[in-house]
Amino acid sequence: MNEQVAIITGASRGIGKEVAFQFAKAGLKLSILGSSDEIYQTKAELEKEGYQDVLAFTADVTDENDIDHVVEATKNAYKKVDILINNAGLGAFKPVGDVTVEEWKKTFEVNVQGVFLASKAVLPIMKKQKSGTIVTVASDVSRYTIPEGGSLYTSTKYAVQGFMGSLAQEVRKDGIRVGTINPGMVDTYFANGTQGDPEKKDWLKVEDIADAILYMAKAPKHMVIDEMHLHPLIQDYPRM
Ligand code: NJP
Repeated sequence: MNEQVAIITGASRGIGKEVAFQFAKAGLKLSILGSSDEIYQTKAELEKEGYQDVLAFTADVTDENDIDHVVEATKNAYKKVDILINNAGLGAFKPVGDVTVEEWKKTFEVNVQGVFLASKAVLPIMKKQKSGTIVTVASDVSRYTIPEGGSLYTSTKYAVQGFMGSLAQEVRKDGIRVGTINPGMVDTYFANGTQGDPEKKDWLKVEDIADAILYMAKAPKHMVIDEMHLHPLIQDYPRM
């Protein structure tokens, strides 16, 4: 992994921030982005740990110009892009009747359009290199539905899974590996939560997800890990 270059979306906190730390520890050069200034806190913490190859951007994954700028700046600084981790995402859980059109559009824009835009932006570079890995943090609810207020979030993650599956088939011939990671409940700030909340003590940890993403990214070049499903033992969920 040494000297490989990774772009990580949504690295201000939660899963994306831990992925940034594990990737830095593995010797990767990083471009991290988030829509808030909190992203600079992640950069500062990485630098404090001695990781200096970190570019940080306030960039909104729903904005094509923002994303193109991040990819362009990464390419200019590091001369290549080996890995894209599409991690930025939002969760809103309420009955269908309470979901506004604005919430519907916003969640689709971040969770689906964001994955499309970042993937689209790195593809020309990866195609030219004839190599690259794109991993998207989808969700366990991209493979089954949940009853309690899950319609909006679930439909975005089903869309992501469809996009990634087709993309994988489209770019396989270009030497580009595409996979998704589908976690169950993870202790983060997701859906206005608080990371470290005692009620979530038995949920998956950000380290569990970051470990799995690192494993997917560093798989031997001849191997693609299509999907990984991870759940906390305490979670009850339908088996596929
Ligand atoms: O959530 P959280 P997670 N443009 O809230 C960023 C999926 N997942 O780590 O924009 C760019 O702690 C935001 O940064 P900022 C989930 O769907 C989770 O759990 O600066 N970035 C922050 O860094 C999502 O895809 C669970 O505020 C944007 C990050 O996204 C992924 O895991 C279960 C952005 C969110 O951090 C990471 O979420 C599951 C934008 N427009 C799937 N909007 C779970 N936690 O239980 C947000 O199945 N961000």
